[in-house]
Amino acid sequence: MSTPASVLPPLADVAPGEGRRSPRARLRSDAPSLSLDGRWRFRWSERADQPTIGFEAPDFDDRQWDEIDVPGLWQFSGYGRPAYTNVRYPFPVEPPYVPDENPTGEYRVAFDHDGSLGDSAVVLRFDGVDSIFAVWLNGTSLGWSTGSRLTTEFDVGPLLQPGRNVLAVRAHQWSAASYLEDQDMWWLSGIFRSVTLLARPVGGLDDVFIHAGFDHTTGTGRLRVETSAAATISCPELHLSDAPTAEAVELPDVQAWTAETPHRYELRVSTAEETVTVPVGFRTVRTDDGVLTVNGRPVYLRGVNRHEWHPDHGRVMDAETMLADVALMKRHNVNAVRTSHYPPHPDFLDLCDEHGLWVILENDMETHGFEPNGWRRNPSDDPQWADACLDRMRRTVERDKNHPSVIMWSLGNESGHGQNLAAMAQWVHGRDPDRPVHYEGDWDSSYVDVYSRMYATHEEVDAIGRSDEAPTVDVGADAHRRSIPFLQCEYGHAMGTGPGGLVEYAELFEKYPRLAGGFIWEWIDHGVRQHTADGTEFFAYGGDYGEELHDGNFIADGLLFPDRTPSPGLLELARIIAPVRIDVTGTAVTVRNLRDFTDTSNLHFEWSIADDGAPTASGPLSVPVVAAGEQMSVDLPARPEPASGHGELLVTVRAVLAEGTAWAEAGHEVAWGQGRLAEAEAPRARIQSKPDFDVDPRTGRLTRLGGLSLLGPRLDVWRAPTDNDRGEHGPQVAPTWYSLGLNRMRHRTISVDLGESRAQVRTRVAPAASDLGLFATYTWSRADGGGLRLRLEVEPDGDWSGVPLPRLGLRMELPATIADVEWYGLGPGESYRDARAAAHLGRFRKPIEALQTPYLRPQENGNHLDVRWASLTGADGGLRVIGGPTFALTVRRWTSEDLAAARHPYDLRARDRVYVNVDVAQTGVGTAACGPGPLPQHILWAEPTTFEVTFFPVSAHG
Ligand code: IPT
Repeated sequence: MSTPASVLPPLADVAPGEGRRSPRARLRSDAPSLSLDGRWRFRWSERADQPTIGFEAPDFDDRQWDEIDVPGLWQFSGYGRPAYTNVRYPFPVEPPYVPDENPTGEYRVAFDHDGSLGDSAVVLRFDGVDSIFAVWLNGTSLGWSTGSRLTTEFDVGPLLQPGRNVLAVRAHQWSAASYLEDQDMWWLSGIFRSVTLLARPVGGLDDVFIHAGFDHTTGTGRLRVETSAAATISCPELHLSDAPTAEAVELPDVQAWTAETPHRYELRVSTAEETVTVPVGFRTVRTDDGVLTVNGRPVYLRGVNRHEWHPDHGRVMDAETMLADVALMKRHNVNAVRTSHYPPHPDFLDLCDEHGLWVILENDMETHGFEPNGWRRNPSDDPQWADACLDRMRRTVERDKNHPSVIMWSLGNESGHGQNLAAMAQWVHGRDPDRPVHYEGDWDSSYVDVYSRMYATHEEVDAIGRSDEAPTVDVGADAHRRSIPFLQCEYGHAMGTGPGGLVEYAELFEKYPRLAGGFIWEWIDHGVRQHTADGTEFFAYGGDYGEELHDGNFIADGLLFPDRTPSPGLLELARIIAPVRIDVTGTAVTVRNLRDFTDTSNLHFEWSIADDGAPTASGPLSVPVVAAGEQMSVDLPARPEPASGHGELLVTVRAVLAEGTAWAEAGHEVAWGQGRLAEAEAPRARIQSKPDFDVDPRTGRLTRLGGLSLLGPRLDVWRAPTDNDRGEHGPQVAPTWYSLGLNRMRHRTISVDLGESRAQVRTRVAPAASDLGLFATYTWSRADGGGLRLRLEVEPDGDWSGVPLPRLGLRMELPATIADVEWYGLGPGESYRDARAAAHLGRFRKPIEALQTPYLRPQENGNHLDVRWASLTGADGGLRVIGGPTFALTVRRWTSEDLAAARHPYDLRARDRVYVNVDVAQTGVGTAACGPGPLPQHILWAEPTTFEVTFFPVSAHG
């Protein structure tokens, strides 16, 4: 489609815009400003070719138009629908053209200018409009722009009048620029960030660029302030008073800025006409000798990739949400953010400066959809697009260049490679030599300062740590790449259950100086809050809006659920990246300080002892201050002798914040460690009584135990595949499981031998059409205290190599009256063999409902490892299971098959049973939704296995 010349903006123009001001820093100024946020008039159309109405006529009567919130995304106000694709463009790939079906929003707002902006020049600023837009003030065109997550400013010149003014904006969902904005997220449109008028005093400060380095050998700060007009700087804390900006100043004894010590100095930069206040952090970032350092010390980036997301507003951010993100990150030991894949709301970076987070600030650019087309005509390597690419990079750097938290610039994401990216890197190096340049898409790393990869396996990261990675073709590029630090800009894909394998990544990051850490993909699920007809809340994902092309729940791969409830994955990460590691061996406690800069003086330590999970003693633990990178061992203080006949005695040592901070209260747990003090002394004496039970003589299955009717345990190998088992962008096991039929195993009873003191049932369990199977032999005998002991022996039949078992264990069915589960084992949250760091051994009690993790697409969840015993109880009595010595436990009101079939949590309906799995093990979860599967040591293979567990009835009255 060619856009009629009279219609603005031009949809097939590769230029980034027209009529815009040069990009500059976002500055806190004493010059007046006027927010235009609020209710605007709005008219929406499915197509781009309707004529504009009234933009050239300020008096046009728009009262027939709708109203809409600015900032806002029109799909969240009932116009059009969200659509989700990851890599693929949702339109034909024929750059620079886009389809006629091109949702278009026309906005008008009338506002009063009462003279508060003075009579100086005025600038109109848009902080973000998705995707292309044109602007008219009082009927005159100001220009147009692209770059959805980038600031655009227009001079309003003499157009602004005293009294009533009318601003009109026409925005389209699709334009040539959409080819540069193929980020993995919902396609959403509109004026989604603030609109402001800013007075620009003549002789004021249009731009300021603060360079604030730190010499760690002397403690001296070096301050150089570039300004667009001659100015002076003042900062009482730095003893600066009206100093000229012309020359750099050396400042002895400054406090450096780091993510651990986010000290900022309020610097006032003034001309006669304007003063801007810039919080300054002194720090020096280097990549010398292949190690990323800040202020002379190597840093370990314990990072997350953050998209902006709110379940009710999409990418419209508010102050509370941004602060919640920062506080949640800090509380979970995250110290770094990659702003994937665009500059965030500008205020987010102020919060990172203030509270301390390292930031990789990423440009708003991704052309991933060219990859499925062989990267043909990729804008990254096409000279036609050079301006558009560079424009984006400039606007990214210029807006955010004064933030101490920003330690690296990123050219964008998944845009292939080519000359335009190289030119962008070159421009950044010239404009800001003090920050390294990052870009993952070019594995040769020829124009960047850090080697970056996504989803590399442990093995490959290990090789890179040793600088033993496979060479690149070009010898020069190879030498350069080997000389620079490495980071994983994405790893640990947090989709559904998991991710597994994070501990092993952390071990590598900690081991090799070249590895600067990594960023989990990703921070939050982008689920949209919706309700079913009966009012049940759920979070929509791709396909829920009837999109003809979509990528399903790949949009739900965050450490937070959409409502910002931490998922088990975030708790797992928090434990693994905790800045302090506590090892408890007997009574010896070792505290290792893994921070890069600060000692442990902000922490209190506490110890406690539990007997079979019941607390018996606790107290403070005095640990001398441990310097960054150091460790210290102390002994537990004197404590009461354990009672004779005690159970398993465990020591837990916790490190908590001594004082409250802006992001957590005093007492907030930062790290913990646990160790065993003593094994259980002797089994509890139990009253001898005969077990009371019924067995189905044909199948040998238990049908009653005490007062509880049940369908007794039998072999189970199935779990509802996780997103990682499905492995959309990694090794897939679920298809193998389904084709073999592990979801439809049949049980054949070979023999039932019911003796007086011992019963034995032999079976073969196998799927239709296959000759593979598992012999399962159940041997029952009496246990002390009126219990029934079950010994399960499993013998694989046939060649099972290459088929990891989802799980191996026992499934049984109990009456629906069972309501609560108490257990002594790992908790309180779920645990899997390669994702168990967050769980500690303890005694926990939860209703069955609280044992379920509400992943947006239902899948295996809620497993508890290392369970010593569990009681499942309800109004009509229950069952106690004692491991020999341990088992894994899952309890739900639906089956694994129900879980596998459900698309949303609301599809899961409680059945008239409770389904219990008492398992030997499951295979690990890994992170194969995008990345490697479980490591070999976490894979469950079919092998001869023996497993013991004892069941006791629990009477209705305990
Ligand atoms: C990679 C992308 O960079 C990221 O935006 C996201 O899509 C993530 O992975 C998957 O959720 S692309 C991937 C297909 C390698």
